[in-house]
Amino acid sequence: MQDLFDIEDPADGWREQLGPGTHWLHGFLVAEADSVMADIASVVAQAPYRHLVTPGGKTMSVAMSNCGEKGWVSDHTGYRYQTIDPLSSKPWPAMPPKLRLLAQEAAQRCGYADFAPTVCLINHYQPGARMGLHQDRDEKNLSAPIVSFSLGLPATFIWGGQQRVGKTQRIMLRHGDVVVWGGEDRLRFHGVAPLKDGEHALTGRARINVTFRQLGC
Ligand code: MD3
Ligand code: FE
Repeated sequence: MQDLFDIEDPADGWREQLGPGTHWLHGFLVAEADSVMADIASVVAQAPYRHLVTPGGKTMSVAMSNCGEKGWVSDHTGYRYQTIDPLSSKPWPAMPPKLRLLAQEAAQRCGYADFAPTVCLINHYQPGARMGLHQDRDEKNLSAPIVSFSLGLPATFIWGGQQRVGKTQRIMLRHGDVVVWGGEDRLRFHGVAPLKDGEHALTGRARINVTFRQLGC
């Protein structure tokens, strides 16, 4: 029972270690949320949120956009990172420097001093939107962590093991939380339960999750 919610350093903005390579920085972004939202708005003005279709032909309930060198896309041919936004046929917007710096600061606090994110996926959840259990394995550099920002409505994050089947843990990710996922935990299965309806002052009836990744190659 001690494996979850071990507080390492209560003075350090509520940092909890969830697993061997995973750290949860509670409220890390709260003071920066307006600026983070402004950066997201500028990205989304150039590369609007869209609902991608899975290789299996299902439309995802989460709407997505990207910034940085490449963007994560899905269509009937598969999942991949690509330099061109298929909607605009132009490169993705650049990663806003302030966003990138915040992600690096969070990673550094969790022991990942060399984290240099090259891409950033922005997920937009409306009430009912969910993300099924999956692994993130489209990145070549699996030694780099993934840094995730949560904004707006809270969501139940589901954290599994190294296999699809087996026991899962549930944690509530709230506005301003940052989680750094790396090391042994990098390939754990995870997902997000259907978003509960609500209203948030900054995002309205929505949750936004931003993930920063270092593709490597
Ligand atoms: C755990 N996004 O974009 S972020 C995704 O809230 C994704 O939108 C979720 O899963 C969201 O791929 C969760 C947290 C996250 C990201 C990557 C992970 C958790 C992870 C990789 C390994 C283990
Ligand atoms: Fe994921």
